[in-house]
Amino acid sequence: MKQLGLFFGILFFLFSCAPKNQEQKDEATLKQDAKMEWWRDARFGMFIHWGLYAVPAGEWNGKEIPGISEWIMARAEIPVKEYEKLAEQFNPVEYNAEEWVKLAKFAGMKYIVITSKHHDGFAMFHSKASKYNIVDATPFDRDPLKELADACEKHGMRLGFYYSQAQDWHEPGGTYHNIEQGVPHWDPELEREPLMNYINGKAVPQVKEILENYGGLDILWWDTPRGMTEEAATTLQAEADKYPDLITNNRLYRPWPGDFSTPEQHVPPTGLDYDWEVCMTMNTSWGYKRNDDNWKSSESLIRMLVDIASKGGNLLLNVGPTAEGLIPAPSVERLKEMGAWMQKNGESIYGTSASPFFKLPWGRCTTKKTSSGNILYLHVFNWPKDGVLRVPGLDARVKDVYLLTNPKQKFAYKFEDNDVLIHAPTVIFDPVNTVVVVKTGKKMEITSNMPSLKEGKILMPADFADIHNPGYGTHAVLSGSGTESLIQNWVDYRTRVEWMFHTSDAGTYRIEALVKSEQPGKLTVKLGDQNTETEIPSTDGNFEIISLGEIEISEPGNQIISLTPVRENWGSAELMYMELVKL
Ligand code: FHN
Repeated sequence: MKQLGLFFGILFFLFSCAPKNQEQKDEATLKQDAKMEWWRDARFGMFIHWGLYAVPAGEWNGKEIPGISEWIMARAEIPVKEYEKLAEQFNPVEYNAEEWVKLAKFAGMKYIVITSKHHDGFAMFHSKASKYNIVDATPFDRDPLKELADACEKHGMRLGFYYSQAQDWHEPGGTYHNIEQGVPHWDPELEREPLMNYINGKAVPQVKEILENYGGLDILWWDTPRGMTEEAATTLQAEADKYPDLITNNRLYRPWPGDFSTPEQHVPPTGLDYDWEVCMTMNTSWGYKRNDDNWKSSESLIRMLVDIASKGGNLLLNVGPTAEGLIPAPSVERLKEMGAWMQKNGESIYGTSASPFFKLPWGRCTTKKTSSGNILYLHVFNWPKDGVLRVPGLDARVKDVYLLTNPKQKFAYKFEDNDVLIHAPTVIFDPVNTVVVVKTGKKMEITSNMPSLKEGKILMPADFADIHNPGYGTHAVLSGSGTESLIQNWVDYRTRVEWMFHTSDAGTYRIEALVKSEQPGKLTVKLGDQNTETEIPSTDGNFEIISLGEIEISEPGNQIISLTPVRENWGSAELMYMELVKL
């Protein structure tokens, strides 16, 4: 009991991602903070994958090529000379840089990162270092990146260029995906040369060009350091270092810190303790792929942005324009819908810090500190059915509770035990995400609501789980909240479901779960070093409590337990909760 009291006594508020006191910071940190300030405040940017691959748009010789479209040259093993011919057909006359910038701005995006050269080696800017570029090799005869830089300047949009520094499938010294396994380049005509020939002969000169000729880039976005060497990385970094305000990512080499890290196609379950940006597609492919209709809904994209902001990160959301120079209509539609939400609720995203709460079953939280106190932006995805929005473990003087889109719309609230209960409205203002603002005094403390041992049991509901979906593939989703929450569509064996919990008691625990499955399957239960394979029977489509075996906890404290399907024995399952019962 004493230990339990101690645990709950540890109040971890804490704007964990918020800056430390200015006085405590050294000079380097202060400099870094100053450089990153606009980027941290921005939260939302547009990624643009545009290149020659937009011409075949996922098809080669009348066949659909599986995978992401910008990889078509490698996936279909297209010889260099043949791929080069695409340039003759690339004439994106519909391209209008200003329209793209205006769309990004409307969506609420504060920066754009565009591919200046992807792995196929084709430069989307006028390069003196290689004739294989959009001005010299296509009928288009315009520099689209120059036009984009001008439009960004005009509309106050920050700009970054993506540059594939290692992979260059067009050059004898460039790397390719399986070079590290000793596999030869698919085109035998391409006589190999040392990497540094390509680095010094093309990559460095082109990086110089993009840094010098486009009005001062804000971001340089490296990608896939396959086959890179330290020498190549430091040679390129030396160019970036000439621009002290330039922000670069962590993909120059492995490992490489950069200014920020880059989780791709997934949102980390908790925040990271350094700057990070999720890059994400709206469908599956980065480059335009004609038959890729796997679109995420606007609702899930808005919630994803909020989820990321609530963990202290940025979202770089991708569009893949066509060979004519148009952003595909489904992307435009989604960006407009995101923009409609951002126009009204942007205050709860820009310049905010990560949530101080462990989990909020009904949604997310972002925060800001002001001179007079704290602002909590409660992002309500699902209004609790009992009409009460429970803000767990909030110890603060509450000054005001209102609707962000209409401050006159106040909410009644009361304190109960450690929680603040906000009375839900009878109307749901925004079914995608309603933002309720809670203003508090300066002193604010929050007690964690992490699942913990109560009466011999630790209950871990579905909405307290972190669902780790694979980057590509079918994603498991969470529906409902509280006791009605449910993990559905768990069909991909690569999806891992994980809970963090606290226990004050070491010992043996029986694991139970409320599961529905159509066929028998197997799961690996993992806690620390323990991995136990366990069978789940078919429940004939009904929810049943099943046993997942036993687990030993040797040390009290915070723990992480996860369930991962066994590849050969997995069909699908739904899960409502997992419970550990102390034996
Ligand atoms: O191989 C690329 C891919 O085509 C795309 O550009 C993504 C964007 O982050 N980066 C690489 C895969 O990690």
